Amino acid sequence: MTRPRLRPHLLSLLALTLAPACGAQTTASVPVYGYRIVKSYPHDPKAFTQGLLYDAGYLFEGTGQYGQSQLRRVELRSGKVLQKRDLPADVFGEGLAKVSNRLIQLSWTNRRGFVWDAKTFAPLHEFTHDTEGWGLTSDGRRLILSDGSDTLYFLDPQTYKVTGRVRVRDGGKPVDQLNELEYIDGEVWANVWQTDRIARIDPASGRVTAWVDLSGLRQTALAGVLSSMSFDEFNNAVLNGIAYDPQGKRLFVTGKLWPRLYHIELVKK
Ligand SMILES: [Ca+2]
Repeated sequence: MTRPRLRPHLLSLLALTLAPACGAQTTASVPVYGYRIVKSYPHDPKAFTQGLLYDAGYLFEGTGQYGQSQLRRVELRSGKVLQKRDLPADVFGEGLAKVSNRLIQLSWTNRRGFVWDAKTFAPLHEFTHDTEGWGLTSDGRRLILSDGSDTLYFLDPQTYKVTGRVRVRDGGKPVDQLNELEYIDGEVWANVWQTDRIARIDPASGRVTAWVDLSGLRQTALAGVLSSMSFDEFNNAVLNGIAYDPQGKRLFVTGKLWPRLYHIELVKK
């Protein structure tokens, strides 16, 4: 069966009307950063990216969708999948974090957490998370989980139990739809679902300390594949993936179904 394709004359209009940030309000007192693309890398355009991290020279990626969810080790330079593990077909994979030699992967409404050996991808054990699973990262002593609300949950990395939570506010206003996460230099960075924005959050108070505005990056990433995407694929293909290389101080971002992954630098607006 052929799926409806985007008609070419609608493409530019859609790119203009659907891509801008919606919902991530900012306050005047919080700085907003723009970005500069340092380098562009290939990314599997079939990867429904739900979790992304960088460790010891590799990207680790968790993908979603029922029947397609995987854990992957990815070569940065080529985007080639070097190692993979399928999740059960009835599981929708979500956020991914690494703690010592374990990779911890959430699932969406299944609420099953999967723990893998980071080297072999062998299953170590499973746990249950209390809320939906969206994003996951680690500050080195705790796991930090998002569930699409305005709350970040802190979990013990041994027991996977919730030990604390904080509500995210920008000038007193709730910031919800928090999705993929990355812990960077004492802050939690969260991309806000269906927007081009990343919130930089003080994990102690939940206060948004800055915004990163990635307007235009989605259009750049999808420019070459728009005509082959279905309408659903286009709507799903939003920013969702932040990874940080602390040694090289490199910041990587990508999105669901994006054929590119970008090393970016922040630029003061
Ligand atoms: Ca991440």
